[in-house]
Amino acid sequence: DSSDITEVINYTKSNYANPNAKYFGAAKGMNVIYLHLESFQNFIIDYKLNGEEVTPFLNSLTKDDNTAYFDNFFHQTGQGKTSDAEFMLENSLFGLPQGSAFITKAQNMYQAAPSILKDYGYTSAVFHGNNGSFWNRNVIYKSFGYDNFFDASYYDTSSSEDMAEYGLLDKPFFEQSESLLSSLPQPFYTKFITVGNHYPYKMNQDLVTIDKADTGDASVDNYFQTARYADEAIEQFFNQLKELGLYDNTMIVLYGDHYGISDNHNKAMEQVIGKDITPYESTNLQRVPLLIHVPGMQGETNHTYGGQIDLLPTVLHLLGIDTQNFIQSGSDLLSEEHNEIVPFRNGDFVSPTIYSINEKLYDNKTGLPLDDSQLELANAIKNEVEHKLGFSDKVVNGDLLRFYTPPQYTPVDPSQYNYFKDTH
Ligand code: GP9
Ligand code: MN
Repeated sequence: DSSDITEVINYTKSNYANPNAKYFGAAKGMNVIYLHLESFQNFIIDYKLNGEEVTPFLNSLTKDDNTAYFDNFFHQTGQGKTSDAEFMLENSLFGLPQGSAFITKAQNMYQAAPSILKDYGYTSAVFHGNNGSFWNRNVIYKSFGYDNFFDASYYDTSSSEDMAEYGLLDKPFFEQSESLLSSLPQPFYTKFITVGNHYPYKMNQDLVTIDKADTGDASVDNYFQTARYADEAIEQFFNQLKELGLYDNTMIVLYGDHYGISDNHNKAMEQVIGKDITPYESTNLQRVPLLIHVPGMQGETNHTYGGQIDLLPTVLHLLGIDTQNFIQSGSDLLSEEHNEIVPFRNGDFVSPTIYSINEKLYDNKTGLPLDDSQLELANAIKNEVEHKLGFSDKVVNGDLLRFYTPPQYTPVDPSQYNYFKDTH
């Protein structure tokens, strides 16, 4: 109830990380494009299969002059998979311990990115070549304040060759999105959700440009072909943005949504990464790529530890929008005060020094069990993680944002949104 919100506001304020003057407003007034890289794990970046780069375009982008590439960035999804990633991205709140908040908490009041940016003149849209009802997106996006949701009904999905299991394949998807994107007023805040690189990673062999791996585990062997295809589609889209004249005034954020290869494939993965997949190595494989391209911003490979919960405050600070009055669980990755403890949904966590996996503690540097001298510190971190997850769950389960409106923020009225094509 409303007394809880005071506790949450105080907790959030104690968590707040001040913007870094070097980056604050670096993308002020720019368009925002999120590229949701389906099932991309960070191990694929710079990986060579039979001497050949799997994702040459993304590899080059990690070294681009105006791109910050985070190589210690983790997904924090639970059972909600893609929808948990989206939930965290838009709200800086964790998904739920069970199920998908997209489905069970769609009617909540949120203060999500599209609604925050609306107060700054942004028009928002999601592009996704799947049915709009999948993951209940067409309902919860209204609670997020998305102006537009271009789902499969806006695309030509008649040619089976262009279709993947969860919707339009990435190359035709980006191609057909061009006219919809050009129709948006600027500045816009948009998210493109790809589906080509999705389990079990089967591909029409006429479209592949790299061999499978030969571990004998089909979904692992296929993964390299769909990851290469997605990489080519991303490169195609970057070229489209340049042709549309959008590249130089748009911040592009590319992120992996969750792991692609689960723990059921550890035997094959040991051949892929040349290491035993211990709990420590399996946790290391939960890194997903995060690349933030901002024209004019000094690029770097940033080793800061963080997770999907930290993206919203990071992106808002890059847009020159302070987040101290918003209820957000994460903190700005570029801030000198960023908290590098990364909670996972199940209570495990990673940090630059200590991993806690399944109630066991490991030294991050060696991967060996932690010696007893660190136990006290580890338990303090464990409490902090439980606290952080607990507060987020309080906000989501109690729908607490009903009781708090940040200064200058305009609450969302979901009833004013309508995504049907024939009304556009
Ligand atoms: C479904 C697509 C895949 O529309 O986003 O969702 P996932 O299975 O990865 O959660
Ligand atoms: Mn996904």
